Amino acid sequence: MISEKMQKALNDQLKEEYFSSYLYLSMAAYFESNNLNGFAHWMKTQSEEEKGHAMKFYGYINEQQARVSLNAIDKPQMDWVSSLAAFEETLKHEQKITKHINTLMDLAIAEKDHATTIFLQWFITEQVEEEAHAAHIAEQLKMIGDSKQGLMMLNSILGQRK
Ligand code: OFO
Repeated sequence: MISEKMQKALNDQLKEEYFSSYLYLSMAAYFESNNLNGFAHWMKTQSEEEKGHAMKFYGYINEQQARVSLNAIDKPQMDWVSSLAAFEETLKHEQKITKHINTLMDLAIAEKDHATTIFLQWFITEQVEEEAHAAHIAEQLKMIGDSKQGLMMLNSILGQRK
């Protein structure tokens, strides 16, 4: 059993996770249009991961005999000025998601909702990884600078993401 307030907050986060999936699919399309298929593959994999996150919220809300409510997903941006700009936005976006998850955790703690606290712990850990991955790739892109060869090398590495 969760509170009405918690039900709404969890449904809001379910939508945020779908927006993340949509945003990364949009970035994948941007990379495809620039013939950077490895970058596109990385983003498509990330987009699938975000759907998995959304479905964790879906499953948990149902398990708590609460009601899933699917809110409208905003249209994501379509273009970025560079590969670096896309990954800098990825990092910024993940930092925003981390804030959302922390706010959800604050609510669970305030409501003494132990089950939701435990459910959210996975997301707290996951966000550390999500931010680290985005920051790492953005840093690599900064090091590469204008080198086409460096970009193609990173493209091939990112194309191997499982
Ligand atoms: Fe769901 O972790 Fe990214 O947004």
